[in-house]
Amino acid sequence: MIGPDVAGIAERLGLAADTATATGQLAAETGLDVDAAYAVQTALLQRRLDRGERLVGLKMGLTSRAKMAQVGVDEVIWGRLTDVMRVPDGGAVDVGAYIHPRVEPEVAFLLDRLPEPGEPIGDFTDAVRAVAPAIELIDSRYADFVFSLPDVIADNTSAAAFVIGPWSPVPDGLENLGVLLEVDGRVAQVGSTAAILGDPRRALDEGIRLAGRHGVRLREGWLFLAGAATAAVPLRPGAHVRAVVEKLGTASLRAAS
Ligand code: OOG
Ligand code: MG
Repeated sequence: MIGPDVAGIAERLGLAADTATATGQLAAETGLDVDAAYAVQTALLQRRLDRGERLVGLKMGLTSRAKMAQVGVDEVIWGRLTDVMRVPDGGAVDVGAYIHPRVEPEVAFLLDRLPEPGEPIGDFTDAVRAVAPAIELIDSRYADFVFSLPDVIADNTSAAAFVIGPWSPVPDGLENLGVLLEVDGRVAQVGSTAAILGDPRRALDEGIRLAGRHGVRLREGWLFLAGAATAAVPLRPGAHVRAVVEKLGTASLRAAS
């Protein structure tokens, strides 16, 4: 049986991102399953590497109920981050470069040495050098931000840009820190890091396990986004966005009009 056209689907999604033009969902029409969807994601990453971008880490998606409910997909997923997606803390993004950008508050890890595949992580502080508040800017390439599980995986889990706030040493507990997302000084979302799989440290175990299934090993020095603690909110031109995580501090970005 001939499988889905992985290269063709990656090109369609890559062009949608490059031109900030939504495309229709494609998994049902092309017979894309989860494994083939990760193959599309790898082809999309290769497309970025071919134009000089560098892989700098991984992101988790749908690690909280709030996110699963918002998009109607209830499986944990993972995607790739490149250097070009990183926006300096306090920096500006051009909303016109995106289709329908949304922002969400996250916790980032800076990875240290990880165990060999199959070995347990052991102590979290051996695997993670530092933690930081973060903002992820997601921008589904699908019309109306509507997709199935294979669709969103193929679309690199809607990854578009991210901001990492100041790094701190790993605090004693990460599992119950208050999280706020503010837009123009007003609280837009309130949550807790407990929303992230009960404890954001679990997101790393899941990342190692799920990426490992597709032959991807996390590396020392990589960034890791544990997934949003709250639902995402639309990013409007001119908005000033802050994510505040108790004990960790603040990450911010501005949307240039
Ligand atoms: C999928 C990406 C989810 C998260 O943090 O849960 C994600 C989406 O919501 O479009 O990045
Ligand atoms: Mg996210």
